[in-house]
Amino acid sequence: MTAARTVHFRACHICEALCGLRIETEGQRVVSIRPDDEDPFSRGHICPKGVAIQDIHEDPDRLRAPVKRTASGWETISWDEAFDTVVERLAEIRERHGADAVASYLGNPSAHSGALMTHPAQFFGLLGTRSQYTSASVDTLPTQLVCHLMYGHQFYTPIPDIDRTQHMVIIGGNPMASNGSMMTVPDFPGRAKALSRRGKLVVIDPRRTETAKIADEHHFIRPGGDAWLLLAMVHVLFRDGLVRLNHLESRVSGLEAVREAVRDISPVAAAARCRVPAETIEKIIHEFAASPSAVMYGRLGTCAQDFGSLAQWAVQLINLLTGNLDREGGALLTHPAADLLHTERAAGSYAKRHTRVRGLPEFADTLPVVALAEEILTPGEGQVRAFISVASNLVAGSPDGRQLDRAFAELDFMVSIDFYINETTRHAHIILPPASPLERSHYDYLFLIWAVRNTTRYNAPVFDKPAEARHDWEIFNALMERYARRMNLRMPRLLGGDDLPDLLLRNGAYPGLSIAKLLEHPHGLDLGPLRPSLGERLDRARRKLEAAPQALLDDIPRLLQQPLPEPDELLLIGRRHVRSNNSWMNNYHRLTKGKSNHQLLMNPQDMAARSMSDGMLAEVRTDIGGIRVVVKASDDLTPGVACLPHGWGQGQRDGVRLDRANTLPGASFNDISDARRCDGPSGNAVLNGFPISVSPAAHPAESAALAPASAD
Ligand SMILES: Nc1nc2c(c(=O)[nH]1)N[C@H]1C(S)=C(S)[C@@H](COP(=O)(O)OP(=O)(O)OC[C@H]3O[C@@H](n4cnc5c(=O)[nH]c(N)nc54)[C@H](O)[C@@H]3O)O[C@H]1N2
Ligand SMILES: Nc1nc2c(c(=O)[nH]1)N[C@H]1C(S)=C(S)[C@@H](COP(=O)(O)OP(=O)(O)OC[C@H]3O[C@@H](n4cnc5c(=O)[nH]c(N)nc54)[C@H](O)[C@@H]3O)O[C@H]1N2
Ligand code: SF4
Ligand SMILES: [Mo]
Repeated sequence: MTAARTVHFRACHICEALCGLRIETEGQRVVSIRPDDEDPFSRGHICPKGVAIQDIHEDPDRLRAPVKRTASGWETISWDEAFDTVVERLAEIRERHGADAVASYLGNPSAHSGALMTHPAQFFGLLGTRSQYTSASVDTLPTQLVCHLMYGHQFYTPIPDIDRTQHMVIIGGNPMASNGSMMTVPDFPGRAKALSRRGKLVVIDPRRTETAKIADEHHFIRPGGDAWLLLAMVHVLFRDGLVRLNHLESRVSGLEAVREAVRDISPVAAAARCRVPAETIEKIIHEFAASPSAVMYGRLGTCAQDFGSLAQWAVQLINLLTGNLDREGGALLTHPAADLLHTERAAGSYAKRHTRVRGLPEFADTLPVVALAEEILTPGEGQVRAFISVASNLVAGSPDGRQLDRAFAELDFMVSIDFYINETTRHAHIILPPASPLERSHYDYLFLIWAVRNTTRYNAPVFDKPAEARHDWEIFNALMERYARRMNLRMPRLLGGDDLPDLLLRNGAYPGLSIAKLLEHPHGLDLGPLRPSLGERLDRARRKLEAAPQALLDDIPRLLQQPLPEPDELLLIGRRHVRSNNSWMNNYHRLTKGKSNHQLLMNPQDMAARSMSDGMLAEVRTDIGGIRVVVKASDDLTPGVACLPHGWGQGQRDGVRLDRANTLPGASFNDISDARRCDGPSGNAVLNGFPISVSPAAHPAESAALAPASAD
């Protein structure tokens, strides 16, 4: 007898687009995953990763029970033993070395799981540690800092009104591959096409990306040149009398300081640094200012670089000064149904304290991850001795992976909450694996506040979890309960996985909503287009919009002192591919078969100058080390720029238990990115725009034999 087939609807939790999936199951088996055509937000769009959720669910390498590392290998243990050991080790280290000796890191999938947005923070609070790190510091930190300083809230991050704008400039983002970020925009291709028909899409990127190719206009920029380019545009707005503040006029302070700060950043001065001709800079900003509505959107390429905060500041300024902030067709804040993040408590804080070794500033009670390895490796009061990694793979995802490898090996204790043994979790003493994502319910707090429309959606689990499995939230509750007992602390209030979203929905701005109500709308509920509100929010907070935060002004001299480009420089940038997601999608056959995408792309001229040709193995070096990767010629890059994806090279490290990923070619980008380099104001990692040297790794004939076989 075969089990009945059931159809489930669910938002995809892999990337920020939140596409609607239609998942057909039979008993405990996934039969198919297809787009949900009835999802009003994603309108039938998905990508191959949505379908690969089946592979995560079925992957034999996915841990289903806690494991302990022993001299003879990994040993499966009971949950009781696992929890007791973790709590005892953390308690001992805390008692001996103080609370800050226990550090934690929350990785990217935390943002895609309601429970991981709440429960880990509660646990770290109970531990009393201030050594908290998150993947925001390899990613969004500059934007959050700038919004905190300008608007008073780290999550007042204005979202492009892509469906109504007449003109959009995308700088340092590639939504055709990433499907959008800090802009939840399912079906970006469809929305971009509609925008092109209505107006104009302009892309500024060092590579002619997939997004550049569908845009109306693409301009190459020298990596790291964004702050110069964008602040020169601000200069033009003042110089040519184009500043229009509209309804924000009476609410802005610091305008004169901005004008003063950009006085010397003329298009001509900027052109020498960003390699965009002065006339092009003038043209882009004049068109932008003249459009009936326009929005500037800067993403990872403008954040994870030397001047991330200044570039993000300029993005906000351009929207503000052209009257496009907080207006339809410009950049607006959302009105989320379950408002966890727009609260006063989540507003953020800055530089209340600094890291012990390098003095990098705190932001929103977290520290920049570029400081983590040195905090573990440098002896002295406050040295980190224990580490809790949650849904993260720092060795692959953070600068100087080899240093992190060394640091993790030195720890007295490490626990990972993760379902894979990867480059990072292989250092753990204990791994606590949560249940499969399809076995948990799903509510997005974060990406619904970054969405291009107000929408809400709750989905029940597709499968019941096996009796012995634990959800992420159950793992954290068990740890909190035992830790509170062990340390004689007041027992924290332990919430179920759905308690908080339900409470927030019931008390939110949309009467009648609750989880029960949302269950009647499995395709999600559209709550309307974005609408202006920043003005009112500022008034309510009795504050002005600070156009010229001191911490950003203080970074201008560093920008002005930036040396002019070396004529023969070769700068490295990153790249995402639609079949990847950071480091953790390489174990699935359907995403890694066919044409491979791990190569270093270089302009043919740069390759010829180094006597290199397609398919050769190259040695790529920076001050901190080298990696060997296959090179591939690309006309999509200008001479002087090379491009490599991150998240590869599982097979180059011992002990990684990812059977398929281990067989794939490629090396880890972050073995050559330097943790000593960071954005000034925020301490965000620099993952783009640093110099490399590239040379043949071997004699050409030998190289062909050495190059790992790639599928294309
Ligand atoms: N060179 C370079 N480096 C980069 C970037 C770049 O552009 N260039 N991008 C950076 C960015 S933007 C980011 S966000 C980071 C991401 O980097 P990280 O956050 O460090 O890691 P990921 O590669 O996303 O790995 C996610 C881990 O979470 C686990 N996981 C998945 N789902 C769950 C779950 O539901 N619960 C739990 N407990 N675990 C789960 C997976 O098994 C995997 O081990 O990488 C950064 N690194
Ligand atoms: N398929 C896929 N989708 C993903 C992910 C993934 O790994 N794979 N990761 C998810 C995550 S965690 C994030 S944060 C988002 C990121 O979302 P995006 O920001 O859209 O992602 P990227 O593709 O890294 O785009 C960065 C762009 O910046 C360009 N760039 C590099 N350096 C510079 C520079 O100095 N100046 C300018 N102007 N541009 C520069 C790069 O060429 C690239 O096109 O994607 C998410 N979606
Ligand atoms: S675009 Fe993102 S949300 Fe949509 S199916 Fe792909 S991974 Fe999932
Ligand atoms: Mo990210």
